[in-house]
Amino acid sequence: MKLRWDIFCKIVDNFGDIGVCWRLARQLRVEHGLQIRLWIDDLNAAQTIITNLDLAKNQQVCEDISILHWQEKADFSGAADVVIEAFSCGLPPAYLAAMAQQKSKWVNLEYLSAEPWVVDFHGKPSPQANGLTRYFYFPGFTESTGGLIRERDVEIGQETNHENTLKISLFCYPHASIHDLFTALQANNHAVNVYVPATSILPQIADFFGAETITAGDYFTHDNLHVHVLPFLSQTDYDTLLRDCDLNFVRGEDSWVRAIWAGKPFIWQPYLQDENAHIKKLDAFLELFYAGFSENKSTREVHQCWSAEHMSIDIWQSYLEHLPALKTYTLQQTKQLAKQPDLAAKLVIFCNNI
Ligand code: TRH
Repeated sequence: MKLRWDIFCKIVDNFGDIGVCWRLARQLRVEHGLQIRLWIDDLNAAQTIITNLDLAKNQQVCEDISILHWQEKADFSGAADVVIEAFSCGLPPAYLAAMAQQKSKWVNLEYLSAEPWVVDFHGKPSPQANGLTRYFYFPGFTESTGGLIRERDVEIGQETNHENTLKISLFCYPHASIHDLFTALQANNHAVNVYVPATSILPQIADFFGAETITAGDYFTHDNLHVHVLPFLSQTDYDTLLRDCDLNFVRGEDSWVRAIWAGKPFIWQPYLQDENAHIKKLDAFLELFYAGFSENKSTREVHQCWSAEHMSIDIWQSYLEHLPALKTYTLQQTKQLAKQPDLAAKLVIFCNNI
């Protein structure tokens, strides 16, 4: 009999919560043959990622995964064998009661971080009042963490040759200094093509070019800068775009991981957190990922600038000078990370053992 797994996803903000849960659900279904139900609190928001979702249905099957609308009146009576609570989203009391009956295994999937403390907390149990144990599962970059989401068929490091033009994808939070970046890019000594999937940054782009409206399909140019506005892509098409670019600006969690698997240089913008917690996250990642890159000063500076909402032209130019070396280094790091077991495979083993 197939093991039944339930994943609970609360969409707090943007696309990362559902982006991660959807990738994980699909991989557990396809590669591990598990019977998956994905509970989602906001179907409307989820539709951006699961495009064929029918908003009128509280229960439906997409790609062999049962999608259930997580709402107060839902039927929580049948708990699964394994329950994944994504990002401490909290579980409904009625479902917790059913889990206690079923003696379900309960894992809280945490956010990805390269901070060293993650290793000490990964896999730790937390006994609960209802007799169940909730386990903390931390994704991460080292063998002693829960790993990174990576499908079996992920294509790593496709060679691209864009002859004298630089191809960039841009996905970032609206507070990033797109104006500074574009100012630097337009003064580049050869053409730069920037591909921008439509998200909340479009007003900044329109503003830079003095356009009154902006929509997918639009093209803007100034000096050596060429900006192509794309529709918001499917996850598969987005992954393809990342592989096809020379440099990717990514953010949050899931696009960050995909940029790593694309094997191309990338600039990551962490999700803004209180008390500058995101800067600690950024520094920890830079420390870990670029430790073996001797010219890492400009890489650090460019990341710090991008997260600090200001991009100086000098720092940008110095970063670009190191891009060829960074290309080789990033691919090497990607291949190294891809030797580790992936998150889904490790999670399945972890759940078998608890
Ligand atoms: O959207 P994000 O900022 O998501 C999150 C959330 O904000 C979350 O609350 C926060 O805690 C977390 O970041 C750290 O960035 P992320 O994680 O990269 O998710 C974006 C998803 O959207 C990812 O699955 C890739 C996908 N995507 C597409 O499918 N098509 C596109 O065109 C683009 C630009 C992204």
